[in-house]
Amino acid sequence: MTDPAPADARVRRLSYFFPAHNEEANLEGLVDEALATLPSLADEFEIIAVDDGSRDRTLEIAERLAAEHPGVVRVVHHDVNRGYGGALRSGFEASRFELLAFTDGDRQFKVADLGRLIDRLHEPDHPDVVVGFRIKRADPFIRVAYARTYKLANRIFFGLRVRDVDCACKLFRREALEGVRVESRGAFFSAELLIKIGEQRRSIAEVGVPHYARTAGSPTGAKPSVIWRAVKDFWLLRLRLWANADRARRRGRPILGG
Ligand SMILES: Nc1nc2c(ncn2[C@@H]2O[C@H](COP(=O)(O)OP(=O)(O)O)[C@@H](O)[C@H]2O)c(=O)[nH]1
Ligand SMILES: [Mg+2]
Repeated sequence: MTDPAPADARVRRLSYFFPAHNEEANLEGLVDEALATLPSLADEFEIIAVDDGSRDRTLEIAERLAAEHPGVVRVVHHDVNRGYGGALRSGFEASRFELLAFTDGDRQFKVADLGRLIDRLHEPDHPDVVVGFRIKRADPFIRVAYARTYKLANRIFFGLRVRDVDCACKLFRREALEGVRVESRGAFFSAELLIKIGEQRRSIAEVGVPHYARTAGSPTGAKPSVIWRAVKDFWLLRLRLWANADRARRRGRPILGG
């Protein structure tokens, strides 16, 4: 059962997307969950499945669901796997409404918990972005240890003060993304996005959200190739900012179109 969202957590129009790479076992359940939940959060909404070059039935299932729910469920497809950041970028680009939110496609977050982020968005300080932090992370210890180191590194080298950089439960006002350029297509994308949004003097609020163990499909977030790519992107950005900050900030494509 999906928890009902609090009654005050409503917005007019919300674009919700999720990255999916080989998520055939999760996709339909997640779309059903979103279809059941989003009417209590938004007057109008869209659900965008970003299939990032999956080799299983992810695309086939997503296309069937889009055909069953025309105008509500949409599919963005990459022929070739681009990586987590590339998939989030496509989700942002495809989003049409003034509020944009995502969770992961593996159901480790509940769509209803976007309601917590929406509640926070409505508070008097009017944040530009609301990001979740996992109240209790449902991942193996080694992932939690990596995440602590990564958080510290982002804080030391980029001044990023966010409790849970990679929490895949985030909500953005469209204005906060305008003019923001990100280069990374891998797992560093989330950190780079928050670093760049922070540089534009946008406010980022944080809200605790529950996190659930994956019950289907398999995680790839801690593959050596994924970590290596994130480390490389991290240092490339840091070195470029040191070398020539203005030029470094002009690199990468804008998140919204361009
Ligand atoms: N776009 C894209 N998404 C991926 C890739 N690998 C995983 N994902 C998606 O990103 C989300 C998180 O992936 P997961 O493997 O569970 O990472 P973890 O939660 O960090 O262990 C899920 O929705 C996956 O489907 C990838 O190579 N490309
Ligand atoms: Mg996961």
